[in-house]
Formats: sequence, structure tokens, C-alpha cells
Amino acid sequence: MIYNNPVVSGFYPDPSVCAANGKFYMVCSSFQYFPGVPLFESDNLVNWKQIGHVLTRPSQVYLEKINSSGGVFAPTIRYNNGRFYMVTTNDTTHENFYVYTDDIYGEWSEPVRVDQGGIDPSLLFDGDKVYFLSNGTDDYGEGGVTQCELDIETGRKLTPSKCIWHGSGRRFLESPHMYHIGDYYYLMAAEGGTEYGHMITYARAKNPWGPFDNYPLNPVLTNKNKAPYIIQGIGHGDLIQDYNGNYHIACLGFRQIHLWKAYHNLGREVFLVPVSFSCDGWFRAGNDGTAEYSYEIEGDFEQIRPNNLTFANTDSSVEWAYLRHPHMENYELGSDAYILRGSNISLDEADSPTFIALRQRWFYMDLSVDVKIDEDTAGVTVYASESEHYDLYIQKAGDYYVAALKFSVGPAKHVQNIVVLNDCEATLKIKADNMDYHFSIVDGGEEKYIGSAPTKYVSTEVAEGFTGVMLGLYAEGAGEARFTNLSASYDYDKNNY
Ligand code: 6LW
Repeated sequence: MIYNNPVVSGFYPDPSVCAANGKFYMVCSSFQYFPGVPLFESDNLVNWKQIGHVLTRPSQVYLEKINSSGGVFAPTIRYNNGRFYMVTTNDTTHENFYVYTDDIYGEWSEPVRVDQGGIDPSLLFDGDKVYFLSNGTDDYGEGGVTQCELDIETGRKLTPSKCIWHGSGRRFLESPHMYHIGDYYYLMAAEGGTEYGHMITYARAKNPWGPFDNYPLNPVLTNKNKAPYIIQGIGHGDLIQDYNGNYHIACLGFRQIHLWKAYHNLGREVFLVPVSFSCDGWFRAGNDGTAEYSYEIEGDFEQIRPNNLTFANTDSSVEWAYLRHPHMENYELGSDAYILRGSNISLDEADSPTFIALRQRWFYMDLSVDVKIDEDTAGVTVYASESEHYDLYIQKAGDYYVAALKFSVGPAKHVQNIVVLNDCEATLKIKADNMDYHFSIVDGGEEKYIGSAPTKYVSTEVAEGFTGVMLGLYAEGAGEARFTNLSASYDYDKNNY
């Protein structure tokens, strides 16, 4: 069948994939959001269903008032001998740790810390040995891809950490993964930085400690010279063999808002690219070392995209996320209504305001939700970070209830179009395309346009960091807000390729 990229759209960066029990499992980074590390399942590498998260308990991950885009960096998932392992870095506490489970649908263990620094840890189970890799400085002060042998029962190092590869010479070597395939150990990594110069490179050796020979045609995959092209930033990937014996790279990339506008607001997304091995044992990716919109994959199935999301067909513990550790007493989340109680923490703080969000999955979107309040403020926010967000809300103002739109872009904050409402409720609507968000309300049966704002000011190029736009329901102040009739739908056929 022919599939289209991205295979998972919206802010799901740094994919790592493993095969187990006839299926595939994938994890992604989550940074300041909680629960941490979204977890997906797939039959075919193309259709991915989120089944939960790995880090579901505050005891597993420190997120207290951490900076946006701090916290949980790139995870790796591996399966060995009936057990799943997820290893990651908390970049705020500078700790590498893993958790494990024997039941992919159940809870994961408490963290086991590994005394090796750097970021983007990975594991290789190879016979009776377990190798732990990260990108950082080894026990002798040398920087690069660093490795030790690990006692997987305890997390104790069995060897010193030693640098085994310096990459192909580009900046920001990261995301190392090692695979034992046939006679070789393949060491694959990303270089160039997770922006427009991103790429995947690799080397191979007959021994897991090297010496490694670089693939002569590195980078094996990059879109850095593919222009004009919407898909950019291709890098940070994991090599995976499907059940037909074919190899693929699941990697991150992003989509510019427009061919000639280098901004992306949807975050880094998951792309799938075919890989082919030559008889000399080197592999190449894509048709020409770049990531394209469409590829063919063996199998007879349809590509499915999530759509028309509602409270009833999403699960508050699966597709939704909070900022840092939520104050759960402020949330009552049912299948037909979400009740949020505000606090004195606002959306402008690097803290945990009352906020629960879905990712924006596609440029073309229609979102609508009814909200009813008693006191203070509640609404829906197009949220990139505490500094960049657009909020459409209703608020109690003296004896009246009003609706308004607030833009926060760095230090520039602006409230516009304060509309007096008939009552304490309204329907909040956001219509998005690749260039703009359009905000309106329905009050007493009448739709009123409130304002518009460009997508570029909530893009990563402006807001910085590693995340993408979240669509958050929020409440601020003393009141209680009741959200009902949520619908978020996407026009997946409309795109700007
Ligand atoms: C991640 C690094 C990267 O740890 O970005 O794109 C960092 N690659 O490998 C944050 O996602």
C-alpha cells in the first residue's frame, strides 16, 4: 500500500520503535508535559494508536517548575525476554534512567538510574550482554557516543563508560542506537542539530566497541538540501525491521507552514522511510537519502488518521496531557464533560496551571467547545510555551460575563475584542489553516468573530524549544468551568505540499 508522511502528526518527537509479540511499540519525548513519554502500538508501522504513557506517576519523573523543553528528552524502547524497557534522560536533573514492564498495557517500574551522563540513552541486548549508550562524555573525559556494559537487573555499570564514535563530523551528535545485524554492529545517530540541518548518519564495526567505519555516503538520510520542500528537519531515528523482513527508519521531521516560510508550529512529527541493504552490508534510506511525503510498504491495509476528536472518543489519560505535575483535585474528567477548577497559577508561568491539552495534529483544523463558568476565567489556548500562546476565553467582569482574545508573544501581550455575553456560557471556536488561527464565539445562537493571529508566532522558530502547539482547555482564578461538546476535526486531505 502507499502511505503518506507523517505517520504520526503533531508534537511527537524523537521516535523510538521496537517489535514485540507480532506488533510494534513506539515512544516519543514529552519534556515538561505529564504523563511522560507517549506510548503507541501498531500492526504495520503506518497506523499508530496511542495506548498510554510510560511515566504515569510523579515518583517516576521530576517535573516541578522545570523550564519548558526541559524534562524528558528522547526515549528509547526495547523488548527483551518478555520485558519492555524505556530509557531516557531528564535533562533538567541530568539523569539517565530506565523503567521496565512485563505488561505493555500496565504500569511501568520505578526508575533505575544509570551512572553515565549525556543525553539520548539507548540499550542493545546482545546475547547475554546489555550495552548502554548515550551521547556525552566518557569516564576519561572524551566526548562522543559513549558506551558501557550494564547489569540490567540493577542498573550498575559492568565496565567504564568509553567513547566509541565521534560521528561523521557534523555538529550536535545525538540519538545513538546500536543494532547487531548479521556480521556487523551498526551505530546510527543524528547530527546537525534538530533544525533545518538535521541528518542521520551511521558507522559499522565487527565489535560493539569498534573500531567503527563510517558509511562512505553519510548522511544516510537528510532533507537539508531538499528544497523547496515542506518536510524539513529529518533526523533522530530508529531502525526497525518489519514482519515481512523489510527495514525502515522511523524518524522525526517537521512540516513548514508554507514552502517559502521557514516556520513550523505543529512540533516535530513521526516519519517512516524505507531502508534497503546492499550485498556489501551498507544500507541506504529513502529513494535518494531524503524523506518524502509518500512511500510504498508491503501489506494490504488503509492508512487511518485520528479525527473528530471528542471527550467521548478520547481518553483523558491517553491522548491528553497536563503541564508538569497537575493538581488533580482541580480536574473532573468525564466522557461528556471536563470540569476544571482554576488556581492562582496562570498560563504565563513555568508551573502547573489548570490546563489539559490535546496536540494540534494538522494545519487545517476546526475546534469547538462549549464552556460555562461561575467566577474568573476559563477558555481554550493555542499553547506553544508560557511565553507564546493565544487564549480565547470567557471571564466574569463585575456583573457581566465577557469573551475576549489574548495574544502573548514574548513580552508583547494584547487583549482584543472584549464582547459582553448574554450569559455565563459560550461556544469557543478556533479555525486553523497553515497560516492563521481564526477565533470566534457563539453567544445566544449568534456567531461573533473575535480575531485572528498568525501560526508563525507560536512556531518553534519563535517560541524556541522542542515542543509543538497544544490545544489546552484551561481555568484561572477561583472559579469552576464546565467544558462540554468538544470537537476537534482535521482536514487531512488539505495540505500545502
Ligand atoms: C533530543 C535530541 C534531539 O534529545 O533533540 O532531534 C533533543 N534530536 O536527540 C530533544 O528532543
